[in-house]
Amino acid sequence: MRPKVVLYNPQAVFYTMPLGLLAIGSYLDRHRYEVVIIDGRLESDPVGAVLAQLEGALCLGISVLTGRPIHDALRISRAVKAARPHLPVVWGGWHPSLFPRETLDEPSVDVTVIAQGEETFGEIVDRLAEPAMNLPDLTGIAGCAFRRDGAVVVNPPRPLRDVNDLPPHDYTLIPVERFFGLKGKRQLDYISSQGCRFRCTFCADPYVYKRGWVGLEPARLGAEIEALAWRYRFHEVAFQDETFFTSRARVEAIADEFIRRRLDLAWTGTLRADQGHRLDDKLLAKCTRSGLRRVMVGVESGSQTMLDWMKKDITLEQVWQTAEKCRRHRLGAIFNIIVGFPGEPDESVADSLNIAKQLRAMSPDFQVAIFFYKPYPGNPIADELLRRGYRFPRTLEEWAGFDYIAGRSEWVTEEKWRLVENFKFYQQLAWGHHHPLRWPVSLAARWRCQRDFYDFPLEKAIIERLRPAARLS
Ligand code: B12
Ligand code: SF4
Repeated sequence: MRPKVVLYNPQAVFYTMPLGLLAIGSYLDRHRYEVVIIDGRLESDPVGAVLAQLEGALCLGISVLTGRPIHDALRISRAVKAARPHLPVVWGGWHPSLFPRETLDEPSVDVTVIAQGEETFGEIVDRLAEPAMNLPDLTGIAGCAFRRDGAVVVNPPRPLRDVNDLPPHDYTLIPVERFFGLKGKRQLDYISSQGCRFRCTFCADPYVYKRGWVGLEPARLGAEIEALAWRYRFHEVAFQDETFFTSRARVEAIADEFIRRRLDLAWTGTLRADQGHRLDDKLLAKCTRSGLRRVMVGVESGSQTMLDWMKKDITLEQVWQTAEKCRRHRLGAIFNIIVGFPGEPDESVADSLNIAKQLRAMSPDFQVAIFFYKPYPGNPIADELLRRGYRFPRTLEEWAGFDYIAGRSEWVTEEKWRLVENFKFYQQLAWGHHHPLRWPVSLAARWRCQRDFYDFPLEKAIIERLRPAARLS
């Protein structure tokens, strides 16, 4: 019987497929190991589901994002340690990548894996499979940290491996149909690159991937997606890459692949405004012909001063040009905006609301998502806050509650917070594709948004009565 490698994805609010676990599970030699992926989002009793798989297991691997997923990851790790004290528990993903040493303060975690995990985890599993290798001595395995004689050892980092050298992701490891059902659409999540070359000072990517970027060859990507489409009959591919449009030539070749193979699939991806600005109409037309239906654009702020401060390396002019191109090509777009950066003046928040209004007014296919800044760790802004005495969580328990420390950013006034929350609510009514019967409500909401006038919120009260979930937090 092959030894088992059990992988766990913590509970979360969305049903994106667990691509990190797919990646590391697919890398393992399946002639040698049986790989089992358990997703906390799909289980009524996640602890029971994991414990039921431990017979014959070599280790448990968990993928951990900062915030709420830590809560579930801790619960599972502790239950496993209580049941099987000698079974190594390995944490990988973004949080342990940023805090490999600190995460090991938790007794139920034995190993942390930093950044790209395939090769590191593969070597760890091979080491654990050696006879009499119960609690791990992982000396010499780059890209991980572990405890030796009670002290934490952080091994040297592992260089980013070209994703073309890694095997395709084996989707039979997860119940793809169940994800389609939970998403409410036959949409496959797919990752075509890792890392990012940019340097935005609020983002963890430059710290974790050191501004490296590796992307799949278009021919391989085309063949993989075609085979997956035959198998799973999905209608849409959601590219979960940090920056899908990094290489113009690669994007064009991917569009060619979709067209040549007659894939007849819609696809979506992330587009930086500077990349959108450089995309010529011919290529954009080819992309839409190949199925591109929506792009996600990180606008982040309506103030050029703030954009420069956060080293976004885009201009507002590029945002407008990107939006204009999307409109011209009837492309849907989600523009992300963050308000409440440390020290952000009220005028800049107002600038962000203004750009949101103008973008929404440009096309019914445009959406704007506004987030309040939260000092996620692993970037220059968070480092500066730490230097200035900001109290970040210190334990895993505290990090688990991080998402909920406050309903709003500490750096926006109560008044601005209300304004933004009101705008977030009314913009949904004001713009977009609405049934003609809803036009009067739309016009009223548009009038409100344009004037920032949210007194006497009669429509809101009615809608919240009908739909309690829409209530503001
Ligand atoms: C899909 C996604 C989600 C999904 C979760 C998917 C899931 N796992 O269930 C959802 C929608 C829930 C989500 C939510 C959020 N996300 Co998110 N998300 C992503 C996204 C776009 C793709 C993740 C992915 O599948 N990547 C592809 C795989 C192959 O890469 P990977 O997961 O990193 O895995 C590799 C390594 O990390 C490692 N690895 C991963 N797991 C494991 C496990 C083991 C055992 C080992 C050994 C190795 C290992 O090996 C893998 C292969 O190399 C990433 C950006 C990105 N492209 O990575 C952001 C990203 C992970 N999200 C991020 C953020 C900030 C958020 C939000 C806070 C956003 C928000 N403002 O609301 C929320 C809330 C998170 C929370 N606290 O709950 C940050 C990470 C922040 C952090 N410190 O954790 C990222 C990096 C985006 C960014 N650049 O800021 N997200
Ligand atoms: S925000 Fe996007 S573009 Fe900026 S560093 Fe992060 S992943 Fe790269």
